[in-house]
Formats: sequence, structure tokens, C-alpha cells
Amino acid sequence: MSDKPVILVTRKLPDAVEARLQRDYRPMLNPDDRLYSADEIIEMSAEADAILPCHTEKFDADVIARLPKNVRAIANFSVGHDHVDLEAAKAKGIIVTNTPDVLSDATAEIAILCMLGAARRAYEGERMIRAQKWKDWSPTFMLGAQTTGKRFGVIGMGRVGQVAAKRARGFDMEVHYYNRSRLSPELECGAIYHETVEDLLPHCDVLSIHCPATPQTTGLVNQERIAMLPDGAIVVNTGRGGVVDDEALIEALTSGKLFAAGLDVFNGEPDNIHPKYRELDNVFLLPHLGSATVETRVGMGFRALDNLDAVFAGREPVDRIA
Ligand code: 8YV
Repeated sequence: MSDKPVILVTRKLPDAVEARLQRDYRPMLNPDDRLYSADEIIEMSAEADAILPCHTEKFDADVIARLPKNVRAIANFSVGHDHVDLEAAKAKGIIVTNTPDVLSDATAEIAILCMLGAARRAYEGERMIRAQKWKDWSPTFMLGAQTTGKRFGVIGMGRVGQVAAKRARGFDMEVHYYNRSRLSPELECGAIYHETVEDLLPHCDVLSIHCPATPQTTGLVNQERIAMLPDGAIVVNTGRGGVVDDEALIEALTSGKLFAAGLDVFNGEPDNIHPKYRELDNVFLLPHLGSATVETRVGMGFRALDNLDAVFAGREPVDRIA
């Protein structure tokens, strides 16, 4: 019997990642990519030394309490960790890691895609052509909002926010941001810091959300704060759905307060998102594709495995969050 650690891998991962898992561990893979229930995860963990989950698996305090003692680590295949109760893991002595850095470029690309898709009415145009409804061209046909030279506001100037800001500068946008702490001048790259979200909002022609989902950020972008945005602003969310109050956003998109929104993440995703989003023409919708490139998903898997390698070599994993 091999003494390689057993890793419960909850989802199907890219081939290169599974090959490395097979080489270095005894992985319990999920070739059919079936979503496991919490009970199944607990049951399958009976033999596992660690779990490699995605954000699709919830490790709340109850699940963590029920995990068998042999589980030493939860090495997430995600940078976001709102699906794991870190305090509960810490209390039980389970090491938790995430995968920062490797997905910043891909997610920032999607933020820019959401911004442009929303600003230039990409969904309406796409649908029109596919439905064979494009009959004419005119100087006033489907006019959108130009982003060049406008103000790009960031909530959460972490790794993804910084790359998104850099890309926005490519459109000559002036970058404004709110972050829990001000960045160093080298990282700020001329971005204008605002001490509160409320201070930031009036300066955002585009508001791009990149902060983590925490109890403090839940519903942060609500009716009161949306009212502080300039009329005709665009809201982009590639962080987590929970940061946005859906009713308030939908109301502002319907009333014309906002020009449009570009959303990659949702409350209730994947199959229980607010139904009104599907009806609005001025929202550009993507199904949580932020990190969905081959390079990035392999990078995330390798980063999770680097963390597991450290755990089982008795070293401190670089991305330890609990
Ligand atoms: C991931 C993400 O694909 O890493 C994150 O936090 O939101 C996504 O880009 C997903 O979480 C994988 O588990």
C-alpha cells in the first residue's frame, strides 16, 4: 500500500492537474464532475488526508465539525474563500489555502469584457443578428456608452482589481479606488484613493467590484450607494454576487439611473439567480467565467497542489488562509 496522501478532489480538474495528482498522491477523482452533497463529502473524507474543493462546495461550521479527524487540509481551487468557514477550520486545526495571483489576469479580462459588453450593448447586438432582426444601419442605431477617457472605479484594489485597473488605463481611463487600506504609490500607479466607498462612488463612470464576499461586503452595492453613482454609470461585478443587492441594481437598471451592468457572478448562481436579469436588455451576463481559461485553471490547480505539497512536507503553505 502506497503511503502517498489521499486527496479528495471534488470536481473534474484539467488533465495536467489530475496527472500531477496521480503522480504525487492517491487522488479520489470525480471524472463525471458530479456535484457532491455535504454528506457525501463527509462520507468520502473517511480516508482522505486532504480535500481539494472548488467554491461550489460549502464548508460551513457544521460541515467542518463533521469532517473526520484525518482531514488535515482544505486546499481550495479558488482565490475566493467565502465558501469555507475559516474560523471553524482553524478551531479544528484544519489548514486552509487558496489560489491567489494565478487568476488575476483572466478575471481582469472578464471584468473588461463585462465593462465593454455592457457599455457597447453587446448582448443586444449579438441577439439581433442571431435572431435575423438586423435590418438597417443608421447614425443613431444602438448607441452605447464610450469608456475611453472615463473614470474607472474599483471597490477592492487587491490583485484582480489592480490588473483590471491596469487594463482600464489602456482605455485612457482615470482610475479611482476604495480599498481597506491605501496601496503604496508603486502599486497605486496614479490611481486616486478614496477613504470610503461613499467617497468613491460619485467618481465612477464604471464601478468594478473586486472585493471579497464577507459579512461586511454583503449587499454593499445597495440602493443608497447606487444613488451616489453618476447618472448613466455602469456596474461591473466579477467578484461575488453577494456584494450586490439585486433588487436595487435591477431597479436602477430599469429606471435608467444606470446605463447598464456587466455581471459574471450572482446571488443564487448558477440556477437561482434573480429572474429579472434575464429580461433586461441592458445587462451583459456571463456564467462565472472569470478564471475560465486553460492556462489559468491549470495554474490554479498547480497552485493548490503546491500548497498541498507544502502541507505534506511539513512546510508552511504559501497561500495559507487558516
Ligand atoms: C473560480 C473564483 O473559478 O477563484 C475564485 O474565487 O471565483 C473562480 O474564478 C472558482 O472559485 C473555482 O472554485
